[in-house]
Amino acid sequence: AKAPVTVTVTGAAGQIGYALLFRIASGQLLGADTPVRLRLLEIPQGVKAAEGTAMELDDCAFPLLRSIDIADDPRVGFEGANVALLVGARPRTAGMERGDLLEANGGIFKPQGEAINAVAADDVRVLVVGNPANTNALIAASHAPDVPAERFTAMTRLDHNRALSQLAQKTGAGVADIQGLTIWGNHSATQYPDVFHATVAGRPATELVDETWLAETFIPTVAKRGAAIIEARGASSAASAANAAVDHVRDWVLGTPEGTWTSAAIPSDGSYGVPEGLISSFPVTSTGGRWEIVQGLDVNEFSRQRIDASITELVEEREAVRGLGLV
Ligand code: NAX
Repeated sequence: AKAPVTVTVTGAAGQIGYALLFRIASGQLLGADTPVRLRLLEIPQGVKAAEGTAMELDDCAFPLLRSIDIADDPRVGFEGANVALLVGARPRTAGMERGDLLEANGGIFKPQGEAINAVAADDVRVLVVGNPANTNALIAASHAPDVPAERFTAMTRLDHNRALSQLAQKTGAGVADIQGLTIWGNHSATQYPDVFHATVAGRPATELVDETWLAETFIPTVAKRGAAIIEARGASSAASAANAAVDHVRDWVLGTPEGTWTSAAIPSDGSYGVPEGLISSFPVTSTGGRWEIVQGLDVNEFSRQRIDASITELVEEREAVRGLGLV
């Protein structure tokens, strides 16, 4: 067996945490040959519930699970972390302005970035799930100057998986028949799910669906899926979000399959006109534990407008957190 990998999960007592921890401990994150040490980070009010979850993890008798530690101090919670899943965040509550939301999350992601910088393992890989995920990742990264910027990512894999599923249902194909789908931009209502390079069982998706369906049904359905889940379930996406986090980290560490790509929000190198340093979703592959942006895709006018709208929003969020002194 390989050496144990330390995985820190923040917001461990929340609903995504509850859906995520059992999958990590069972080996679905890093493979059946990799033992796991879990570190659960919560705020003090969440510690007791995290202890309950840890009891249930014990009761699963997962052969790969080597240890569980619970902390309410980031400098303890991120100790030795090879993988850090930043799930806990401050949700928007009624009457909260965007500036208030960004500031409240700065109060979480700044100290967490500092702690990752100080105590995580040298190879730490960070996935931010807690919203606003892209900008929270930017804040954490900017307080971790010793960690390469490329190790800070934000999750758009749930959006990617939602888009796959919608396109599969529309075309009567299986999700495994679809390749070349991309989520661009921010994990927000402005995100752009792009099918112009996608194939369905080898045929261009654009031969199977028309622009009206894309503009009026597909894009809004994917972008508003989170709200639709809340409406139906009475609670926000949890198991599907945890599943997407597992997909993101597994592909990052173990590599994406040959012949296709996925979507992840990673620091821009300027590709596709996205300002350098913004953490934005791109078409990506991973080999050797590094994400790479898929290059050379034609971006048509339909796509350009929508990518630019989402990028504009990310730039505004960066300006806002700059104004607050958070990056
Ligand atoms: P919950 O409210 O169920 O759980 C959040 C947990 O985080 C709570 O237990 C809370 O005590 C803890 N927490 C808060 N501040 C913390 C801190 N500073 N350190 C450690 N723990 C802290 O929310 P849940 O449904 O699990 O969602 C978590 C986050 O994921 C939210 O921000 C949500 O918006 C975001 N999502 C992101 C998605 C994505 O695709 N990127 C999709 C799903 C989800 O909406």
